Amino acid sequence: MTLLRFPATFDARKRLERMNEKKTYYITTPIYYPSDNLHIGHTYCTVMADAMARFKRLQGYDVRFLTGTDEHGQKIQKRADEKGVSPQAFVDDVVAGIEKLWETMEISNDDFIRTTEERHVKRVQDIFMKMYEKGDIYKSVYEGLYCTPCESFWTESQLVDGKCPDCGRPVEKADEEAYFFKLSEYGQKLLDLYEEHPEFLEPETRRNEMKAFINQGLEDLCISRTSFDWGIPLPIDEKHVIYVWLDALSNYVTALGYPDDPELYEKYWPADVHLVGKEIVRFHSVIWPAMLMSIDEPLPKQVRGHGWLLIDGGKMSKSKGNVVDPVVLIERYGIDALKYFLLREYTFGQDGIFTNEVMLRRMNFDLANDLGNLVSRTVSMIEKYCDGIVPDAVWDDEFSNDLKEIAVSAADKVSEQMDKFAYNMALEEIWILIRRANKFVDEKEPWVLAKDPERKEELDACMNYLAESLRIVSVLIHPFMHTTSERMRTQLGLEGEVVWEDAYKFTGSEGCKVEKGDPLFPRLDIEKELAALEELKEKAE
Ligand code: ME8
Repeated sequence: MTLLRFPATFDARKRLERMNEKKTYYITTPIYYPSDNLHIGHTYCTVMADAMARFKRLQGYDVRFLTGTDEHGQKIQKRADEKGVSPQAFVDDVVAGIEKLWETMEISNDDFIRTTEERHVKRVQDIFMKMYEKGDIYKSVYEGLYCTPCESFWTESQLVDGKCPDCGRPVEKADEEAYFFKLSEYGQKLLDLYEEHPEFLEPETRRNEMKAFINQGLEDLCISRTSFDWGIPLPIDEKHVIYVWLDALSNYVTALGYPDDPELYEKYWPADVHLVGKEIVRFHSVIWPAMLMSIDEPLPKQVRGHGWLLIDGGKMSKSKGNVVDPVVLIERYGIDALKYFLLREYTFGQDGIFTNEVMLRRMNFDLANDLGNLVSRTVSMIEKYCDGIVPDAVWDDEFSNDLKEIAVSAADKVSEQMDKFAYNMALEEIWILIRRANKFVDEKEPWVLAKDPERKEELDACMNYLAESLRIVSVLIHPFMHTTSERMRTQLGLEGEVVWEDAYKFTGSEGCKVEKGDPLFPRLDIEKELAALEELKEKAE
């Protein structure tokens, strides 16, 4: 791998300063096509990236979290033509909705890049020129097949039943003068990359798929089009626009200012992880590293491919009329309930089926029953038995020791799972603690202890242990459900910022004044909700 060449202004003192700074973490989502409003499948990926960004921030990293929109290409141009508006007007409208969605969901991205922005356009042209000057680009004629929905080139032999192997839709013949990137020269280097850095592409099954793809023989990649003009003009030949994937992949570095304004780039590149859906792993683990090799820049540390949310056994798509609108769910159940469901229900890397019923059950059982109940009964008991002040007391028995042990060891277990992007298991570790605390109430029967003044010390300790467990839960759930965490902390009378290290100690809530609030999650009438969601769906169609 090539080392970064820092500009001349970079001196030893600056390097030293940087070494003393916080460790950085750069995470990205794919940039979404603004061809339609986003659905729950897109939300899933952004929610995962957001939770990881918040988790790393809480752990003390200097995080950069990027998302955005991929606005050029034939697909967008077609959609704009159908609507009778200019492509720019078309994307402006859809992108406004996407930005609003992330704002509504309180997604914590540090930047939002649109590929139609000047800062991006100019830098993509610079990247193209670097590849050109390297001798990696030549002019020829493209004769092949093109899938517009995927913006992908295919050869006859790659088709499945004559259709696009990725999405199963018909492909069109493309026959035009074009520029090509010498991708074929990078096959061995990519295989070496997977060999030397297996962590670059996880899990192993995805790596093996990519190896097999490369071993079939990589063809040079067509990187310009002339049959439409909604794209970035080639700096050397303005009749051509740059292939939309070359344009889109560059966003991960152009958003950091590469190549002309390298401050952020030097600080955050290479990315720690590109989070992407499984069907675009190929672009990120073949084309993108080859482009970076061509311009002699470092490669991202990791590409992580997640599975799809399926509905009625198939992928959601507007044309099939089977999309789930996240806005409807947020309005009815709140951001945190939706985020919890997405992160808890599905296993990273695997496809999962979305149904309203599974979602509502999770919300009821895990959120209203397990967590909501624990908070409300703990606060009520502290009010009733201890005048609302968390007592300072310890107790030594099997139940108390067990609860304490599970509580203080949860943070490491959550970290371990997050390192593997196992969001569902990270949440499960937190719920093991929540369920243990609920069981503790049943075991200790505080209402019995309260009847015996001689057992006041034990009762006090019981209240302290519950408050402490909840304090730890409020830290652990913060990256996944920050609003719920903050509401819990208000009810527990906890002040100050959430600090990750506080999840390792079993002290800190004594003396706090609890304050009963609204239930964190109201109990849902599942039958009624199912009917209401069905009705809303029919109305939307
Ligand atoms: O591919 N379940 O954009 P895109 C889970 N612009 N994930 C889903 C999904 C579902 N049902 N439907 C879509 C593009 N996604 C390019 C990316 S990046 C340089 C350019 C995910 O809007 C999908 O897997 O078609 C992909 O990762 C992402 O949404 C963007 O899809």
